[in-house]
Amino acid sequence: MPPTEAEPVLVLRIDAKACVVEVDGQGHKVPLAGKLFEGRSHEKRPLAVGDLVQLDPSGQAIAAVLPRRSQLHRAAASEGEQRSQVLAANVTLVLVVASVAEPPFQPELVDGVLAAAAREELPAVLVLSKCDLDPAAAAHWQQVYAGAGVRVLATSTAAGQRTDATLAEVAALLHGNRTVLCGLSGAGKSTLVNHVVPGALLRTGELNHIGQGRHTTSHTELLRLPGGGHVLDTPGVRNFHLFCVGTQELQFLFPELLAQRAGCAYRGCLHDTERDCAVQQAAAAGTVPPSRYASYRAMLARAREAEAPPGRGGNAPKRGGGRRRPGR
Ligand SMILES: Nc1nc2c(ncn2[C@@H]2O[C@H](COP(=O)(O)OP(=O)(O)OP(=O)(O)O)[C@@H](O)[C@H]2O)c(=O)[nH]1
Ligand SMILES: [Mg+2]
Ligand SMILES: [Zn+2]
Repeated sequence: MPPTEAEPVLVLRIDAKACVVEVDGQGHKVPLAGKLFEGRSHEKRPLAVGDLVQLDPSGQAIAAVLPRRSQLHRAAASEGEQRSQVLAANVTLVLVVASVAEPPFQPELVDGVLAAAAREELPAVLVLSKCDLDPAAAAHWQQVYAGAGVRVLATSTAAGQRTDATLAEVAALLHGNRTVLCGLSGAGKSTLVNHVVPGALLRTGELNHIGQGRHTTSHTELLRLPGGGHVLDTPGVRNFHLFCVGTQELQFLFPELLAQRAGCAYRGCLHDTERDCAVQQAAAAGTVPPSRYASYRAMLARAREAEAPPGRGGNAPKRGGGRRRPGR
């Protein structure tokens, strides 16, 4: 029997022209019709894994996408205009998976995901992977992010060097949450899931000759966990830029910067090149980690560019797409 309108179903997977939804515990393929795209021009795709949708009475088409409780999204540049790309919908936890080596740790990407989660008021945890390859780097990044108030789990799944305690912590976090894993290709996202989720058999891949991942995971996969909860393993991203973020909003996404700003001479200080800026001084002294400050400034430059009026290099997205929350 096709589901009635009263029963929303979960989107498990999205392909180019169809998506798979869960009906009575089974995957059920539904085409993506054009009307789904209406009114959502600021989004790269009208649907994301984790969305709840209502099927029409035939069960063969999506009638409506239910409002999201949360989303992890980033800016996707297309045709010179910014659009929002939703990586996962209705999640309750973000795991940023970043290897300390092979591929090297990329602070700006990690900081982008953490900032996007903070913006959505979504809890986020940093999972440092491949700590067997460079324990000193692992200790360094652990300290940097502890200073930002982020919970950090240093892990390794390498044979003989498995970090059982932190992997058990990852498993405990997944329990009961709907968790999205996000990070560079080759960081070890799928490997991590395979180590902490009983029965998960996700495909994992080797790195290429210059130590980059090969985009082994090509589609976001939503797995239902045996003990409750879901995990979304996503394809690797190369960058993570915030969608439609205001210049004044950014500092609220960096708690350790914010903690310094009372000492700035100007009330509207953006902690960039202003005089008598306590944040710049703290970054120079190392109280604010240089990598975090560099990420903030790179994000600020992008936000300024997007806010510039058309014709002056601005590429502001159409109204209605962003979620500006100044003062937070
Ligand atoms: N040394 C070491 N290698 C690891 C560890 N975790 C994963 N790897 C290796 O890293 C490579 C990439 O792992 P994947 O799990 O496929 O990475 P991914 O993040 O899912 O990559 P994409 O699907 O491309 O986004 C594989 O060769 C893994 O064996 C670890 O803790 N230590
Ligand atoms: Mg993968
Ligand atoms: Zn300042």
